[in-house]
Amino acid sequence: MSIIDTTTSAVPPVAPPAEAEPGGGGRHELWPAARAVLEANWSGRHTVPSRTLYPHQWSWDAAFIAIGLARLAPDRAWQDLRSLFLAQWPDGRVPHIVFDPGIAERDYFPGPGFWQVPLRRPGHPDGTGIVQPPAHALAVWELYQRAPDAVGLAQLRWFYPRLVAAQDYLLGRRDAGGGGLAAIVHPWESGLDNSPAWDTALAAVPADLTVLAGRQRHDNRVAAVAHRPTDEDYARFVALALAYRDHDYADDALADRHGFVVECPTFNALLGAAERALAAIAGVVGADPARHLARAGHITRAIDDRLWNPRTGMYHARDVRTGRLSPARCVNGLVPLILPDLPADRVAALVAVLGSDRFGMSAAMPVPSYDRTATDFDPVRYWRGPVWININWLLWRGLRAHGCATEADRLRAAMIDLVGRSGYYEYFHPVTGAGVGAAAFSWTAALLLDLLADGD
Ligand code: 9WN
Repeated sequence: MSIIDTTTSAVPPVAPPAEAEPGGGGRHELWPAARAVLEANWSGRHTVPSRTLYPHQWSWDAAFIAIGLARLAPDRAWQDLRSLFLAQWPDGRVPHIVFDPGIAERDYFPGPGFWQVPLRRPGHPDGTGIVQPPAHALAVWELYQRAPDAVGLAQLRWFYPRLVAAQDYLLGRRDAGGGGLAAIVHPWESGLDNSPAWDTALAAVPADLTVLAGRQRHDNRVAAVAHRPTDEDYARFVALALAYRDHDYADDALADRHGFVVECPTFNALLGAAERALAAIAGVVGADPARHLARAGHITRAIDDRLWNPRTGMYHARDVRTGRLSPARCVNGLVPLILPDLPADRVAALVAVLGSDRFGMSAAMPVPSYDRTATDFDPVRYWRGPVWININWLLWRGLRAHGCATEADRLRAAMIDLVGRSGYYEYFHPVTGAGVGAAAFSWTAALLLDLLADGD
């Protein structure tokens, strides 16, 4: 199967988002503001996560944004996702950022000059050489289900081989542990960048601040220093990216030579969910769903065999280099709930942890990113405590998939209430609910649209 189809223009020009149909979520007061966020963040080719902090296109953001745009402007949703896949590498990897050539290097660090990715496909946009969680097949299937017409079918046909290539890359070259899961080679690949889930694995990476010399962080100029990763974290992030880059983004012998090789429960849960979505897509485009269903089953079993901790009753990140599970109880260990074939006892255990003091899912507040009772729980620092809407949206879907309707409804109401009180922020203080990070953040707006529309 070849993914070297350089078609870029099969999609008609895209109309701006319209009003929702009467009777849809559009009646809700939050709807127009969400639409305005997505409109303001549309670059003409894709939606940026935030005009100030993230002025390019991000990979898993694009999936969540498309799920929300599907409720407003399906053409734009398809175009947004296609623009990401135009930067797909010939080996199947989908870059974690696709760079907008109109944005100056100084407006995001690390930009294209840092990554120095060889121009892989002439005429196509440049991206990084690392990936993010594979949420795209899920988004493509959601989009098609919202409008299962001829346009949707043409889109499914365009995406199917590309999504398969992305999965083949992750399940092939990234199975560094040999156990049937994909390993990430950088915390940025997790999407939960400085989660405590990476602390033990990262401790082996020297925090050499000299790698930041001559390099200027952009995030700390537009966001509060106390909310962002520390310079020590950034030194490790930069060193790992340089090490991977300097091996020409190769994936051979990762566990022997690379400083960070980790199996993340959320990344792999999305990998499994992607195979399920691909099975559904295969059924429509005339391909074989069986292969995808078999892979989905293997992934669920591998997550359970390799990442389950019976003592904590949840999943944990596994350091492939040492074989050890991270001791931290992080929200990424609860997201496997999205897998419909998760064993019933595991579901019950995860729901119990979600309802416990550690994660305190309640009508008042969605789920934080880290154990509230941990001594290093930090309510404002990036992924070390705050509430994120994309993770809560996944948990909501997971609860529904397992028939936990009461908990799912409560979580949906808590998300809507939180955003209603505080606005479309990147993340939220898990005690006060105050907005933190970038305002006018795209996936918060997009997923709110999906939550609102779902309730009507
Ligand atoms: C690095 C864009 C991205 C999200 C990630 C989030 C953050 C970037 C950064 O922003 O990461 O990729 O600069 O901190 O952690 O989940 O995709 O919204």
